[in-house]
Amino acid sequence: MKLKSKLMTVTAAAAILFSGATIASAETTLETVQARGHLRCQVGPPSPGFYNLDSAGAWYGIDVAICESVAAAIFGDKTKLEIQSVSSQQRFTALANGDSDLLSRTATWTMSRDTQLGIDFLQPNFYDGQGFTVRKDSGITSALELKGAKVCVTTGTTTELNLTDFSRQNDLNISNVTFEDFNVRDDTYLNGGCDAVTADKSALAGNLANFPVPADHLILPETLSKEPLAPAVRHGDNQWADIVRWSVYALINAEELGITQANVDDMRSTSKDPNVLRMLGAEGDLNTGLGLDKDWAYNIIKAVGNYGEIYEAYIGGGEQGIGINRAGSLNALWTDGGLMYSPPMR
Ligand SMILES: N[C@@H](CCC(=O)N[C@@H](CS)C(=O)NCC(=O)O)C(=O)O
Repeated sequence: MKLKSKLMTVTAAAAILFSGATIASAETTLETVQARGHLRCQVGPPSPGFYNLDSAGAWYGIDVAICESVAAAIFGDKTKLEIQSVSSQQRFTALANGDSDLLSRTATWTMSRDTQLGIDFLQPNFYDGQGFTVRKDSGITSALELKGAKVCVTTGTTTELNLTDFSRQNDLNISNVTFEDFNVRDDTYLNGGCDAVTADKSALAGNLANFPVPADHLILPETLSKEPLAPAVRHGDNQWADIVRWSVYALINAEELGITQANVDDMRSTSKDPNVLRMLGAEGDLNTGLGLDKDWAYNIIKAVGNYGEIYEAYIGGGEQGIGINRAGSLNALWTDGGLMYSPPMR
């Protein structure tokens, strides 16, 4: 009896402890981030255009700009940010287990990732597709000529799976030569270890520009896949997902409304457009559901500019850009025939 009651006491104590733990973990992601004082945002190993390091060791790129946007929305300060650089293999686990608050790193939104890994993908910030780079002197001009080829590819990616599918669909008998590190992958290709290298086309373009003699190589015309690259959050905290989703929408909507980093103050004080005034918090209460200040979207645009400005700076022709033309692509605004479209902010 005595033992039994002791056991019960232990069980009761454990139950109390456990419920304490439950209360602590019931804190929302926003509360956790606010209490910590900064956002933990996951990118990948330095890669042109999306998340790269400048000579002073600071991160920049279109995916980094998403991290900065969310930090600005929450804190009014884009520098309240810890950038975490995680490999393709580890990325989703690091988000699902709580090491990162947000993942923003050229991750393709797929059904299995969205439904089986305890994470949720949000509005894509770049629509990509997979391609191949080959040496010009190989004489290859189409992906369908890669019969029996050795192709260098990063492991743990959609790229690897699509390559296998492409080979099967077209009876090409391609050998996948896999790497954890895309720099080693590219070095192997450059040293003749593979006939081709495959990755998302934007990555191919960014990497090609850094090859010793870019003109010796060619990106083949075929696009193998749909790669909607999107930020992702842990499954189960809808308000947190809303914060990230609407931060991306704010970037897109600002471009549509003509709000830029340079004119955002003017627009907030002098615009006659109710859409502008609502988005920038001069009118209405759009912020309340997010649990953020009225200035949340103003702070984003003030800190990083609108979607078009970010694209130009890092993916387009800007000084830190990788020269990928936006006009006519899926990444144009919907008003220009692209897929960048924000639901109404009202
Ligand atoms: N979009 C693909 C590829 C993801 C990806 O980020 N691959 C990285 C690994 S960190 C990479 O190698 N990027 C640069 C490159 O392929 O050149 C996916 O989500 O699986």
